Amino acid sequence: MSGKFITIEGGEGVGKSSNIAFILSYLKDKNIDVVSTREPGGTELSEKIRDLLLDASNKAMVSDTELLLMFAARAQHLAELIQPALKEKKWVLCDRFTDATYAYQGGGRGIAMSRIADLENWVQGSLRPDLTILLDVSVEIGMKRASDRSTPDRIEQEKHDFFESVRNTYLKLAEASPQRYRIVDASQPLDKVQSDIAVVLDEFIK
Ligand code: Z5A
Repeated sequence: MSGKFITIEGGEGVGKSSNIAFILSYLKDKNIDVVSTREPGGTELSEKIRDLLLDASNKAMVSDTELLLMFAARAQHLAELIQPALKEKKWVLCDRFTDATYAYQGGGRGIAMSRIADLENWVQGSLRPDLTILLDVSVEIGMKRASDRSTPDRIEQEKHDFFESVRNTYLKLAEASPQRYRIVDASQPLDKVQSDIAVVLDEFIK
């Protein structure tokens, strides 16, 4: 028996950060011992790799470097934080994980999905999330929400078509793994998004 691994995914400005605090407090109210983390990042070293990945001045970074840095950060994150927590029977709530690599580096950058799958199998072995909540919203709404909030990082500077591919890839991933994925309509008001997430969590916990 180990803990449960929940990931939260979606494109630009879908509201992951806004909903993670809600999910954490919902699980804690059910007396579940849960650790919250994010990708890329989650450990000191992985956060340094995140800085490299998102630094808007790193304009020379090619897609393969981006892909390999995502998995380098993930390897460290798994070894140092995620796997030990799961072994201690804690639940892990992660803001993005490998589905983001399929969506951004696969769908967005056009790297072959089979290459990403090879890295996934190498770095993760058989570990996959138990539940993935996909917050889905149109690219227009998501980009508007994100741009109202902060200066764009290196990946956020991509164009509309890139984010359409990201969204479509997420929807295909969800269709391919219906037992693991739950899609929540993130265009709704935040309280409605959160009540839909609560239904998903209740179904998962029981
Ligand atoms: N990336 C990758 O390429 N490959 C990988 O393998 C991984 C990641 C793991 C960093 O991710 C980047 O790394 C990301 C993908 C890439 N790049 N991009 N682009 P991140 O998750 O840290 O960054 P992000 O996707 O840019 O997330 P974000 O900007 O933090 O957005 P968010 O967390 O989903 O949204 P939010 O901050 O909660 O909400 C945005 C605004 O909308 C905010 O003002 C909210 O108040 C508002 N909001 C939220 N929900 C609502 C509702 N329901 N109604 C109205 N307004 C709302």
